Amino acid sequence: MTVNQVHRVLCLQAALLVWASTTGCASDVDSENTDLAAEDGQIASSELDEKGMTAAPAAPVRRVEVTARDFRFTPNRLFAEPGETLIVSLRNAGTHPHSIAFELPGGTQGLRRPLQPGETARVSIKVPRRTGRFVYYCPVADHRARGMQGMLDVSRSPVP
Ligand SMILES: [Cu+2]
Repeated sequence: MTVNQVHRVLCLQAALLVWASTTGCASDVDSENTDLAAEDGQIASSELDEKGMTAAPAAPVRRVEVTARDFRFTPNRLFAEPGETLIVSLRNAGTHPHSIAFELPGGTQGLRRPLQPGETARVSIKVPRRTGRFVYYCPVADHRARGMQGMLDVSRSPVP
């Protein structure tokens, strides 16, 4: 490296330092302004995210579609992992009203009202935190006795 080259490098570094310090000051001011501007929206939503994460660190959502006919569910076997939220979309393809109810350790969960033929509705099920097999059935009239029931298989590694 010649003396001339060294001189140029030093000048360049000095220039960069000046540039960095001035832009550094400028960007401080900019970020303060941005924070103030975002105070209402972004900060509030990041607080919500934190609360959500502490309340449910690993509660993935699984979606399934179930068809109700006279008098069976398709499929009649569902799979989930412990602690998941299972969102069941139930379609009534039968000619009678149908519904769905899950018999779980914490109590029965399911649709609040039966679906008329042709109707579809979603219901969110809190899957038990322990593994096991749990029955779901149609709570309308004697439909369960006529075969409208299935099995929710809760295991650490569900098949499909
Ligand atoms: Cu039914």
